[in-house]
Formats: sequence, structure tokens, C-alpha cells
Amino acid sequence: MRQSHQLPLVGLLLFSLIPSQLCEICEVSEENYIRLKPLLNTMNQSKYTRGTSSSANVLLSLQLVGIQNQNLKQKLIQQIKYTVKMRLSQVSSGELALIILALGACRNPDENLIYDYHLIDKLENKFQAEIENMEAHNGNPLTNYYQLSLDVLALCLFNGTYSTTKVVNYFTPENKNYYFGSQFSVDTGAMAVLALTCVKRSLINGQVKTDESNLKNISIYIKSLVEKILSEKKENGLVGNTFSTGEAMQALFVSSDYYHENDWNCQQTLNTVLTEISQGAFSTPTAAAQVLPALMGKTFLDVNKDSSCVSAAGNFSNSTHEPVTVTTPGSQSSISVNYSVTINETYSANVTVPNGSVFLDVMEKAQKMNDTIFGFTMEERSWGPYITSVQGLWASNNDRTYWELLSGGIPLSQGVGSYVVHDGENLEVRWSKY
Ligand code: CBY
Repeated sequence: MRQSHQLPLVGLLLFSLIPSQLCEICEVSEENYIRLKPLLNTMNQSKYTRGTSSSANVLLSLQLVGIQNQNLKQKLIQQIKYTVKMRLSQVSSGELALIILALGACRNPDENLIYDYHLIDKLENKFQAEIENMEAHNGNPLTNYYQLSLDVLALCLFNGTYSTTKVVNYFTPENKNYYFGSQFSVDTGAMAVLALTCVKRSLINGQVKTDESNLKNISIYIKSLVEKILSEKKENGLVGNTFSTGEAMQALFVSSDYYHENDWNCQQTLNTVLTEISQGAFSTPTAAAQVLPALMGKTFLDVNKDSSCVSAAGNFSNSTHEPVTVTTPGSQSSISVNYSVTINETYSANVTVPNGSVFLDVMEKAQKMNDTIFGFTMEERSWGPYITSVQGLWASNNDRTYWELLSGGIPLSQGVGSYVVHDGENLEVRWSKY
């Protein structure tokens, strides 16, 4: 073929490649649904005992993607009902926001619970308490900005009352609450983009009235947060880390007006997440629940769409009773690690645990060896156990202090309940500020 004939062909080839780069929402294709199976298995096999805070995360995720697993959904709704009836006062603002989103998703009958139990009013109160805490404690909320964003999102989607001016005042992209130390929190920024996008849309639709400058500022904030999120994009396509990528994808889906199509290769991100799934990265129900919607092209802003969220994925979870690979600690062999607690001084011990143990097993073993030095407390959060105190020294949101987990001096990206330790590793819990 002569050169002049090849040219149009090359042009055609290039043209046919472009659409995959252009995607605003890219999602897993039907023939690849099977690759999502490990996520559903994780959600299915979890126990969801009373008061489990992962229930709302999982229910919301299943509703959004239109999975018809009635058994699991009923179990989760029972859980949530129990929480609403028995311990609503102990539930944090963001947790309540998630409950509202989960119950209200996609015109389902359980939506009534929101109104029967006045959950929107209660969320308004919890949001107000967050703001009051910020005013009293140097700008630090009771929880964090990830939860404040969930609050605004739920109030916005379910016609609750909130002040647009307050949102504009508190959500400036320079606010310290988007950062842990000097590190921008992609999870937090992504949730804020979803919340601000909802607020922006209600202002544009005229559902909520405000002055022009608020709308303008919200657009400026979204743009700046999207830039920060994109600057955390890694070479392999993950945004932030494995666990923030799903939420970052949701934020980028709804904000495609604010970045150039070449700034983000959605397909690459999607493929890397699928690889991570196959390597067992999303092993807790919350991790699985948070990544799933984005993979199916859904965002939290789809929650109050008038449709009932039925999708092609509808039944693909019905055969989840296949054997699953549970990582059992290999043989009975033992490993030993170096474990330290650092406040100003460092207290260390050599700890021997069975192969396959998690960080928490090491802490428990050390505590048995010396309760004064290695004694600790924890509480159950949606991601698993969270260390609240060591040696009687308590983490505090008002002071922005916490017990940081590290291995070889590098912060871990998993909690004590899921991080599997290795022989010879140097593990540390360090008294830190964020
Ligand atoms: N959710 C929340 O309120 C949590 C919001 C969140 C931004 C969250 C990550 C993101 C998410 N998608 O849920 C968050 N973490 C926060 C706010 C915090 C702070 C908690 C205190 C506060 N002000 O609310 C704080 C102290 C900075 C923090 N996370 C600490 C830690 C460490 C916990 C150590 C301990 N004491 O037990 C740890 C382990 C980091 C470390 N090296 O010490 C940590 N977080 C991790 C790893 C994570 C990720 C969990 C991933 C996993 N597979 O287990 C996380 C998803 C998450 C939960 N934290 Co914080 C971030 C990530 O890696 N992408 C709403 C509620 C209703 O559920």
C-alpha cells in the first residue's frame, strides 16, 4: 500500500481510539461483572452484628448499583432499624447521613423510616453540633470533614435545611480539615466535591435561593478540590490510594466540566482497581462497599433519582454461595516482629505471633506481656477496630491527635484489624497530630 493510502487508515485507527479516552463515566462492562464478585462475597459474608457501622455503607452501595440480594438487604435494614431505635444518640453525624442515604436510595419502601423517625431533623441537629464544636475548638469538628460532607450531601439530597452561606464559609479548599498533616485527604476532598456539586445543582435549579456570590464560590471550590484530587493521581491510575480511588472516581464523574479530558484516564484507573480486586485488596465490607458504585458508573448523587435503581447487574449476586478463598493462617508456624509504642520515648518489644496474624494480634500479645506499657483500648468503626488509647493516652478530635500506625517508619494504609504482619517487620504505634 502506498503511503497516501495508509494515511486515512491511520486517521481512522486513531479516531477509533479516542472515545475510550473521552469517557466521563467509565464503568465495568457486563462481561466483566464476574470480576466484581469478590466485592459481593465480602459484603455477603460479613456478620453485621448489632450496631455495626458498616451496614449503612453496604446497603447504600447495593441499592445504588441495583443488586437484588433481598436476604442481605433485609439483614442490613434490620441492623439499621435497631441502630435508629436504640442508639441514635451515639451515632455520629456522618453515620446518620449514610443511614439516610441508604434508606432513601432509589424509591424503596424503607424510605418511610426516614420520616417516621424524623431522621432529617436529627441530622440537622448533629450537623449543627459539628459547627458549634468548630466554633468552640479552633475549627475542629466533632468528627471530620468527610462526615461533614456526608451531612451536607444528605441534607441537600433530602431537602433538609442548611445554610448555603455556612457551607461556603466552612468548605473553602484551604481549610485544614481537608488535610492530615501536610497530606491532602483524597477521600475527604472527593466527598466534599459530591456535596458541593449537590448544593450547586439545587442553587441552579432554583430549589434553594441564595445570592450569586455563593454559587460562584462553590464553583471555584469544586474546581480547586478537583485539581487537588487529580494531583494525587498515581502512575498506575489510582487516585490517593487503593481505598480512596472509588470515591475519587465518583467525584471526577460529577465534575467533568472542571478538568480537561486528558487530565484523567478513567479506563486506566478502572483497570487498576479491577486488578486490586483480584488481589484481594478490598477485604472489609466497607472497603468493598465504597468502591463498588463507581465501578458501575454510579455516584452518591444518583441516590434521589426517581428511578428504582434496577440494573443489568440485578441478579448477578444470587449465586454467591460458591467457595471463597479465606486467607487462613498458613501452617502453625510463628513469626516474630518488633513492636514499639512511641510517645516521646520509644518502648519496644519482640513479639511472636502465628503466621498470618494482623497488627491487632501483635498489640494484644504485647499487652499480655506488659499491660502498663502496651495496654490499649479500641472501638469498632466502619473500617474495623480503631485504636483510641495506648498507655492511657487518648486520641482527641478536638486536639487533632491520634495513634498512627507505621511499618518500618512508613504509615500504613490499613487499620489494625486488616493489616497482615510479616516476619521481622518493625511495627509502631506513634502518638501523632494530623
Ligand atoms: N468515615 C470517617 O469518619 C473516616 C473518614 C476518613 C477520611 C476515612 C479514612 C476515609 C473513608 N473513606 O472513610 C478518615 N480515615 C479519617 C477522618 C481519619 C481520622 C479519624 C479521626 C477523626 N477526626 O475523625 C484520623 C485520625 C486522621 C485517621 N483517619 C486515622 C487513621 C489511622 C487509624 C489508626 C488507629 N488509631 O487505629 C490509619 C490506620 C492510618 C495510619 N497509618 O495510622 C487510617 N486512618 C487509615 C488507614 C484509613 C483508611 C482505611 C483503609 C483500610 N483499608 O482500612 C481510610 C479509608 C480511612 C478510614 N483511614 Co483514617 C483512608 C484511606 O486510606 N483511603 C465516616 C464514617 C461514617 O464511617
